[in-house]
Amino acid sequence: MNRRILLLAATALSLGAGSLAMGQSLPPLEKKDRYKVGFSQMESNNPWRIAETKSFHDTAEACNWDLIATDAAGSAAKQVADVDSMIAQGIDVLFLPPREEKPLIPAVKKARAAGIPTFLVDRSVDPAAAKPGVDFVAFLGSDFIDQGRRVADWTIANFKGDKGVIVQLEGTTGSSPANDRKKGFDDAIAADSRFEIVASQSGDFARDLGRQVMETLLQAHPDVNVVYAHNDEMAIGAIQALELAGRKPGEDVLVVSIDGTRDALQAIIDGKMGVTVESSPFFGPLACEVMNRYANGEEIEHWVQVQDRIFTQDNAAKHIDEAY
Ligand code: GZL
Repeated sequence: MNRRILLLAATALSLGAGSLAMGQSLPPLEKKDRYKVGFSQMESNNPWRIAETKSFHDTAEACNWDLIATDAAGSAAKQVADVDSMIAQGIDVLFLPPREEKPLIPAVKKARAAGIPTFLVDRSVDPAAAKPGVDFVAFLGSDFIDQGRRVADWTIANFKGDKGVIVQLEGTTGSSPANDRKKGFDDAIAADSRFEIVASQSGDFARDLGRQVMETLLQAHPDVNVVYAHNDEMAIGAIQALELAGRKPGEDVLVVSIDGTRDALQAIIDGKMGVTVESSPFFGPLACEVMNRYANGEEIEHWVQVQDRIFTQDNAAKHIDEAY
């Protein structure tokens, strides 16, 4: 019987069999010298994902983690299986960026049932199906609705034309950033009657697919003069498509995005992109800090919110050296 089950059993026995401490609806995390930590990455197909995974590896030694990191290669089903495998290996704590809001619910529930405290990082799950403070400890991440809203507000303030014809490149279908970045932008841009979103299609957060989708949408909407991409990788792909079609990003079409990658900051410096709202991938140190607070018995806020900067012509050159 492993240590966690003993701990849970001891807790239950001390309070009467079959019950948990008042309000103890989460698995505890016993304070130890070293922790076996699971990090279930969804894919490694873009700089953001690679930077996030590196952040966890770079944090491991300083945080006394024996880190088990898996890569689901873009498959939610494989990510569920990867979590199963880490549970079987007896991890003490799980950090999970769920690729999509619904398919990863079983993984969250299995970890909870196995008495493993789970922290969702970077993306979250369907709140109707799993709750912070009950099924997982907390969500560590940005406010994606606010990110979309900030892009819209910047677009309204900086678009010079009388008529804004918008094409939207959505992130991974069913993911919390795609759902919320769409909601935040669509609701905010509606405040200005100059704008119309004529097409909105997923590019799966990927550069090449973003380019292909932009090529197709350009055929259907040659009058497009604003492109909103849910991440910089798709924005860079869209810029490639626009230039191949003889358009001049930054002159006759405004490209706006989210993340803050090095290529995006360079595109802003080059005048091809207008703005990118930051969505930091550097979750390792925050994960370490929150895990230690939890191991010390602190109550963790259900949403450990990451604050995001905004990058434009005014500050892109100043920050490009810290970008990924
Ligand atoms: C945001 C993260 C998103 C990034 C994309 O926290 O989930 O996934 O914005 C990445 O670049 O693919």
